[in-house]
Amino acid sequence: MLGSSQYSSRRQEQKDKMNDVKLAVLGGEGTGKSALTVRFLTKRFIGEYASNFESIYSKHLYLEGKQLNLEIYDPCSQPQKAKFSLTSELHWADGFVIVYDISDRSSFAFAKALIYRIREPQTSHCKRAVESAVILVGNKQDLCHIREVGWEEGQKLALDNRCQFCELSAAEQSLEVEMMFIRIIKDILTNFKLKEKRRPSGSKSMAKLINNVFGKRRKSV
Ligand SMILES: Nc1nc2c(ncn2[C@@H]2O[C@H](COP(=O)(O)OP(=O)(O)OP(=O)(O)O)[C@@H](O)[C@H]2O)c(=O)[nH]1
Ligand SMILES: [Mg+2]
Repeated sequence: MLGSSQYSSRRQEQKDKMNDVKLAVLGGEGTGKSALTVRFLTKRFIGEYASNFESIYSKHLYLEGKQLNLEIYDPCSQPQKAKFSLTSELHWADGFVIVYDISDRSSFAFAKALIYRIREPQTSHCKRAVESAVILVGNKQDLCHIREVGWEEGQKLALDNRCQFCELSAAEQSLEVEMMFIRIIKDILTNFKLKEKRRPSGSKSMAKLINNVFGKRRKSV
């Protein structure tokens, strides 16, 4: 059984965890994962991005009255990697930005497979009491004259799989990219709160009991 000090340090640990937000940006090769990430972090679009190494970027963010430690995982293209055995990413991340290129149908198929993988029952229940937050992003909207994937298709895939959806252009839209990241981060924070609520009520009442007993004793000393 936990002592009151152990209990409160565990509560603190949990609170700290709630301020750590881990986001993975996944999608087919060349869809603009790095461009979106760099746009969000620096507000710039530099055109060419190294794709031979994976990166985890950190950013401090103040949102909904909280100081957040955001980590963004931007993978490198690894065609040899078993396409959907993303086990470590799936366990690591609290939320996902799934990117496809609206001018490349095969990237949409790839995004669909990723979403199915994330929503597989054994994936979504192994670590979580609540489904992961996911936003599907149709990037390169500036190339809509050579569009291969309709807006409605993206919207439907997202709706059918309980994901958010937007189309945008990392090349031309800084504010939209920022809003997209904020949207998914807010969803993750909502999930954290839900998880907190769904902790077994038995442990909550036990914690209350411990606090009452130890709290009262401390007062009387
Ligand atoms: N027209 C247009 N090009 C874009 C956009 N976003 C990215 N690109 C271009 O698409 C190419 C690939 O972008 P990256 O950001 O490297 O894509 P990635 O998904 O990180 O690629 P890998 O890491 O190789 O898988 C680059 O030439 C970018 O300049 C966009 O919104 N519009
Ligand atoms: Mg990249």
